[in-house]
Amino acid sequence: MRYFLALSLSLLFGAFADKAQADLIVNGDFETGNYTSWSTNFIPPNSAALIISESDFPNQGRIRTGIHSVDFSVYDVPATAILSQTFATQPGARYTATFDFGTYAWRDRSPSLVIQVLGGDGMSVLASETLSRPGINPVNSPPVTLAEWSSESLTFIADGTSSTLRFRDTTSPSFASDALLDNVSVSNAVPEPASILIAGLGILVVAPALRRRSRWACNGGKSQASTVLA
Ligand SMILES: [Ca+2]
Repeated sequence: MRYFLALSLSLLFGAFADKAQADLIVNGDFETGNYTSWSTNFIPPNSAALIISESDFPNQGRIRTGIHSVDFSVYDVPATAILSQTFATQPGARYTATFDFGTYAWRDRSPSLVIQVLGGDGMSVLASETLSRPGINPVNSPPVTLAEWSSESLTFIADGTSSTLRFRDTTSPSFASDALLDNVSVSNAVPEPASILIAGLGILVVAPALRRRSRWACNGGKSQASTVLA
């Protein structure tokens, strides 16, 4: 019985835990080496936000994964870049955007990005976050130390059939101070119809078992048969 109950519970909770949602962001790792599927407020390639390779800045850790990452206000141009991508959503559904935020800067500088999720009208702000972190490189040092990275997330509830994830570089001053970006992803946690069906079956299986277990407890741990015999 215990094995049967455990199996049923694992089916039930496994179904609810199944997020198995496709990534709604295309080219979120920038491995195409260009801004395919992204919108920009500049004409790339542009130092406002370059997609860089390891060979551009060897041994500085500016590439999070793969062979490309985004480097904002690179070569010390003023921070102006905006990247955005619009994707399909279900109104009322909850989503989580995840991404890696990097900084490469002198320690008296703090690269910063404003991350926003816009609603179906393309203007209303569903979620907003400002990320900023001081650099670790000594001031006036040659570029020999490593970039720092952190994994970030932002949750939101969609208000329309589409939502837009937007990254805006707000680094100031931009000299010797770069924000970095990689591995952008958006997914939701709503169980798929198949998962809901499995969860329903799990409840049908577990509920009778729990009822029997409850009766057993009320009988002081004796089976109904032994209670009659006692
Ligand atoms: Ca990458």
